Amino acid sequence: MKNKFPMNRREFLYTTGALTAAFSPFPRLLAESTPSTARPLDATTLAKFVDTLPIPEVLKPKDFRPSPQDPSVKVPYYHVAMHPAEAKLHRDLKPTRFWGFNSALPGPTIEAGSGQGAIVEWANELPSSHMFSVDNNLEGAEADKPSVRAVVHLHGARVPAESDGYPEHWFVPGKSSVCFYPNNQDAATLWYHDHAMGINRLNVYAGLFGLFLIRDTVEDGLGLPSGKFEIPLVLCDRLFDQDGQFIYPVSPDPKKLWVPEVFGDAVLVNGKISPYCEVEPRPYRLRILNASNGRFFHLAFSNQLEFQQIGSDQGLLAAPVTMKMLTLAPGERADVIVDFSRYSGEKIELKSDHLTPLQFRVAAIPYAIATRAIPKTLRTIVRTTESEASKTRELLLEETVDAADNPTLMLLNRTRWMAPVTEKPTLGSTEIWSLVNGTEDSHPIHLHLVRFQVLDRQNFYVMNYLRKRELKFTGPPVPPEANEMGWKDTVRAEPGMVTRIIVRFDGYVGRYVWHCHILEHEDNEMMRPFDVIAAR
Ligand SMILES: [Cu+2]
Repeated sequence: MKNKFPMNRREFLYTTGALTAAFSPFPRLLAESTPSTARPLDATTLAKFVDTLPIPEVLKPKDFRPSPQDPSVKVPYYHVAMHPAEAKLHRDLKPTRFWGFNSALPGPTIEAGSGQGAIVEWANELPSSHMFSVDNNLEGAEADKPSVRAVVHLHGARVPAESDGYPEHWFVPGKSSVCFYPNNQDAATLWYHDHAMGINRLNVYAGLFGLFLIRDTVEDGLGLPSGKFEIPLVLCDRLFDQDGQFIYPVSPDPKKLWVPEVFGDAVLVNGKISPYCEVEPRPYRLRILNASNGRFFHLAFSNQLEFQQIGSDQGLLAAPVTMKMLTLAPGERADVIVDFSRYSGEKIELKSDHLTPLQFRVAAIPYAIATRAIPKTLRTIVRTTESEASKTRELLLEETVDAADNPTLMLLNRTRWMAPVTEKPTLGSTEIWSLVNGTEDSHPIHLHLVRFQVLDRQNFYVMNYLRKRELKFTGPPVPPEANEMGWKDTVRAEPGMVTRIIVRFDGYVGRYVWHCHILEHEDNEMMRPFDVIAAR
């Protein structure tokens, strides 16, 4: 499995130039529809490692208010506004206009203790017209809808449905939404981002995302690097014009602006293009999030430095996993320990394929800094057994194409968003979801509300399945990689494979969604509601 699918299919096609006219990154920018000033910038020509890595501010509560769960308990209340702003994202670029939570890119980090609830009021203070072109053909983004709408989802959180940020529960500028996050879950790296129906890809690309960290006593007891030795790395790729502004590409067809994926040639880390980070020769904890719309990162150090992954989407792994390369699909997170002890005075790049998102500059200190060793075991993770599942669902991932082989629609189970709900797990029940990927792309599939475990992946005879809906496997089941053996909320469903996950529907009854986290796919029907129903 390792490196078998190093990049998304169309990303590969862009890179090799095999896709030109139809889906080149800038087709319409070169045509009549965009201002002549919006000439694309070749971001690979920008000087690398000239800005220091910023660290997002940790948000302070505005107030303490009675918990909706138990009014005798007061919980922190945060007020976060989505606001247009501009910032210099690189030394040699003019300030870039973006939309940020509290005018920051990424937004401020919110921290909470496990079991300690928090109230966040998300205010929409965006302007009335969108910074990118809205495709009115997409479900939920029709011309009769306001072009600027937003709703916030806390990715990875187990929350009541009314606070989950259902895509249709968007609100317009001047309005706000109060969400309650119980945080009754293990320590984990969560993130909040916009989830508005039909324009999610545009809102997130504009900058609407930030980190939300849950901490607990298990994690505290491990003596992991903390304070300034714990560094969040929020990665996303973007395209720029020569004026330093974001470009969100559109298709050459002025009636259908949607493009199937977007890949930028600049990688922002915590809001700077390829910055550098000064570190000491000692271990660091890096909390990495892939906040890109479509790019998969394959992170490795330039000197082949080994690192240890200690956590995935939903928190700590059972034990550290030693790695040289980390794949992160959009929406996935990794908690990593990297030890710079032996690299005093060196410069080490963090690379991803042909990109160089970040450089670490290790201070020249000719002696070792005494630190605590990373424990050999981190957290007890009980593997869910298949016999616990009361139901198995076979769910097809499919894309439809036009005569020229351009994708037109991305579907889950051949069902559009508006069709009646078909997935209705019972609260507290366990199910196996077999994600049957009949496409040529890897799709990171995310389920709201729940955490799950990956059972296995297995190659199947795709044409046979698409024609007859009959599963014929063409290879043995492949177990998940070592760093996928913990709790996940986003799984890479690899092309031509059935990826099986086992899920216990704990938490709350109500309506949630599951979807592909390639945001272009999600916005074009690769998202479905599911209902958690009460046990009889
Ligand atoms: Cu997808």
